[in-house]
Amino acid sequence: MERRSPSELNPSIYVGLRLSNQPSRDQDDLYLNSLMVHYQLAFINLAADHQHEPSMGQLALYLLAMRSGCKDIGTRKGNVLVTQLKHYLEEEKHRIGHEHKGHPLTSYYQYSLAILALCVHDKKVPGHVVEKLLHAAEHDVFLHRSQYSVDTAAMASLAFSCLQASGLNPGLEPWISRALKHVRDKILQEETPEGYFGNIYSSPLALQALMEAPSPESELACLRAGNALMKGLEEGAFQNPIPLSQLLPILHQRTYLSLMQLDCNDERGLLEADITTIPLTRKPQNIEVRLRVQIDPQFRFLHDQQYLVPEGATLQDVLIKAQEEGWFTYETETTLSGPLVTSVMGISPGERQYWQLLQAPDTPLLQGIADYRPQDGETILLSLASW
Ligand code: B12
Repeated sequence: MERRSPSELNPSIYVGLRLSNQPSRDQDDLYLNSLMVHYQLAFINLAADHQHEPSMGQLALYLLAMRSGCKDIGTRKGNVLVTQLKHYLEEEKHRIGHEHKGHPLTSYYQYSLAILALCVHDKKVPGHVVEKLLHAAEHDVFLHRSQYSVDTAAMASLAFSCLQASGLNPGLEPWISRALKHVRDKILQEETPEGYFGNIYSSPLALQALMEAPSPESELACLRAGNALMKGLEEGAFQNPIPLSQLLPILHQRTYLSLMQLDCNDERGLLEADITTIPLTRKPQNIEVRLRVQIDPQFRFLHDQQYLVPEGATLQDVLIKAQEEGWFTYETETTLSGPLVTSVMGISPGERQYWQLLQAPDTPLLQGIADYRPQDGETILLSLASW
């Protein structure tokens, strides 16, 4: 197997692949070893280079990857990472505050992911840290722009299911059961006419959550979501590795909690990933895409221009073209999901703000700039928004 560059090292993909038995453990030991070198170096360099410090969620994903690869974290280095993750959680807990009025610096999604990762490794999280998530779950704090975040609810639900199964916080058991039921009802309420929970990309995690907290009411809804996801998969909607890595376990009737009972002696040899490519049967035509930038709906657009790009171009291609032609500038940051737009026309979002991608006038895109392919005549709006 080839050696991979750090930017290709994605713990979420490793976890997804391991939960679908592909590739086998020894076959892909090199990938896990590269991940370990990358993350351990990042932590050793932590003090020197805060800019590239892995986030709480990335560390949590890395610990899930270690578990998927049957790596022992009871070592000295492993213990340092566990302590670091617990420390991140404590910091976030303080940000949320006694009255639950604040917000985590990262998100409740990453807060849940961190609790889940520690729990899967059978590491106890202090009750007061869990309580913050229980409170947030019951008070429907999992919102992004006043829209309920099914992804966040699903991740919290998985964390609660793990805590319940592990018995790590027995004193919180009745509260955990209550919150689990509440979150399950909320996810079910978010079912769309197509059968998704929230949207297509939140449905894989939602299904994982519902599989671990089953109820008679959710059975049919899960079947509908499963069918809708299979359709989406066939139609090529899963271009981005993150949602795909969250879907892979589902396709094998597994969830992140399956890592709790992982059989580390099982070395099955495995299926090759089936990568389908779309053949180009004709010369691509050019299409016109309009790009608008706004920081406040009351003001005029900061930028408003049409661009000619080849049919099938991504939104990123449009932005590159716009930047080349002048007046328009943008910057991105590499994340596990791909390039995240972090600045437009030199403007960086403030705290809990982001550059939202919309199909004009007001339909948020369900994909990022590297995956979304605008249609001819479409107008894309980059809008500075709060979340
Ligand atoms: C929290 C969150 C956000 C927050 C992130 C800020 C923060 N401080 O956490 C905000 C509100 C800014 C956000 C924005 C967007 N998001 Co978002 N987000 C998430 C969520 C719930 C968790 C991400 C996370 O913490 N992952 C774990 C950590 C460890 O991984 P990470 O790589 O370090 O995390 C960073 C990136 O994920 C990045 N990020 C967040 N969303 C997106 C989306 C894209 C396309 C990219 C490239 C990066 C990115 O922010 C994280 C924190 O720094 C995921 C849900 C999921 N199922 O993954 C959706 C999710 C990744 N987002 C999604 C989308 C569509 C978007 C937007 C494109 C929406 C829009 N129309 O504008 C924008 C990004 C626009 C841009 N500027 O490029 C989709 C992506 C689907 C896909 N096909 O890939 C998801 C899966 C939600 C969904 N079900 O639709 N998001």
